[in-house]
Amino acid sequence: MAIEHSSIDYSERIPNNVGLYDNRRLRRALESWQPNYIKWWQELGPERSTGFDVYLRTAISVETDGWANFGFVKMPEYRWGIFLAKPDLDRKIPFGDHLGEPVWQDVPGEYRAPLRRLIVTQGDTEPASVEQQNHLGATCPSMYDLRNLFQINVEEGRHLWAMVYLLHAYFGRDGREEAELLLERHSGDADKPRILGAFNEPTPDWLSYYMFTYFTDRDGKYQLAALAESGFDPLARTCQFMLTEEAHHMFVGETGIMRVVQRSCEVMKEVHTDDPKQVREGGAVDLETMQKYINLHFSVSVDLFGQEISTNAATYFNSSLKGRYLEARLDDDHRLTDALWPVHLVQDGRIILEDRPALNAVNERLRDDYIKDSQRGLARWNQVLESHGVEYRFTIPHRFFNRNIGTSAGISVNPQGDVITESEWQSQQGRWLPTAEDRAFVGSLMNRVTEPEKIAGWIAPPVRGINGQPWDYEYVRFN
Ligand code: BYC
Repeated sequence: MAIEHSSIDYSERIPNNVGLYDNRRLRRALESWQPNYIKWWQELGPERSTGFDVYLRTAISVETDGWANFGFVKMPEYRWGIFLAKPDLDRKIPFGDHLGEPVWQDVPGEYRAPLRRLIVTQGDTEPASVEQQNHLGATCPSMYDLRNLFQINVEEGRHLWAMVYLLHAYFGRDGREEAELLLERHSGDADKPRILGAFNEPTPDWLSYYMFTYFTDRDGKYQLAALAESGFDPLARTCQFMLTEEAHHMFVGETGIMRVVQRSCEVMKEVHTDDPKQVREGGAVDLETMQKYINLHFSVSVDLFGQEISTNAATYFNSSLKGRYLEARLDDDHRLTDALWPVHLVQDGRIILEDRPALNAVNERLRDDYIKDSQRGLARWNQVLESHGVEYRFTIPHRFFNRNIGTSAGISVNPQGDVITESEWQSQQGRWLPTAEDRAFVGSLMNRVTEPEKIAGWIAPPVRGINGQPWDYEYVRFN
């Protein structure tokens, strides 16, 4: 096993803290994947951005202050690399059948297939999101936002590197093949789509983008946290470091939506009404449309947690491969031998909440944690409304609204959580989900603004800029 360090060696072709250059075979394998990655980035990464100098952060170590390094970088020259959190030499497996055993530094033969599947599924989402967002630079509302988009894109690219490293280092030929396939499936591709539903949905505009980074990146936080508990230590450690990158993505979503709400409130004041039509005429997004976007992105993201009752999830847990959120802090047997968990299910056309074996409900439990966390942003957005004396309040729809995965898939449920008829769904869905007309309106607001001191009229400027710079700093130099 390679010697691992907390500082990152940038003198090498692939920056890393995993002793990559002591392992000739692995280095060669990754160096031969690298040009394919760059080709993918150039074809499907951020459009027309190759010559830009972008004010980006690059990790210099995996210590807490390792993020302090900001500077202008051309994106294809960004130093994507392999960074694992520092090892804890005494770490014991925190859950499942192997509870209390020393963590594994290699893949146990019997868990090879499920572990590879988890790593591939995680890895597949990362380039997918870059593909989904690749055209957004053409309509950025400000240079600050453009920079944040690019920062997120390079970090998602690095998250792909993280999973590709695990595949190459621990899964032999199968792993190398899977790493190639990660560059061959594409978001929305009819023949070779990405694995999970939300990653084949388009992100057509910046309102969708903020919703995606708020709701879908938050799924990333919870899934990575569950994998960070894994008995397979290299996976746990890479996820721990990925989580430090994820926080900024959710910040972009939460504050992005907050700024849209802020601007809408200002326009409501200017036009002396909250009438959606007049708010739109005033050049802002009406609150009803925002609620529809919330409904859509929340429902697509809760699908990402899988079935309410899942034998896959039970197997992952029993095998000590994927745990629960903050597993070590939970006060139970960490094996879920006799435990129960209340689960929402659809039975005989009705939504019920019933106790089920907690082992089969691990996905649902993670979804519960996610839903609780998702509420926090809504509370902040509602505070903006309140501070402007606006009565409207955003809400999270029922977890069974608009679902394609789980017991409510294919069943019509309104945002309040009532099962309704298909014809009622058909006649009402335009009130709950963005219509073609709503999308066209939001699309009509999307105009590129890149002068340092300017911002699009439908969004307020951020309260502060990046790394202590003013918000209207020249974050991107177009050359
Ligand atoms: N779409 O027993 P079940 C992120 C499949 S986001 C399509 O419920 P399981 C990021 C499932 O694969 C985090 N298919 O499933 C965010 C299974 O298929 P098979 C990504 C779906 O396996 C923003 C079948 O249905 N990470 O990082 O317990 C930007 C039965 O499923 C979906 C992970 O997801 C779906 N939504 O749970 C960038 C972690 N849901 O086996 C990045 C790794 C389920 O019958 N993945 N299916 O063919 C996992 O832990 C699990 O695969 C899932 C599904 C939680 C996703």
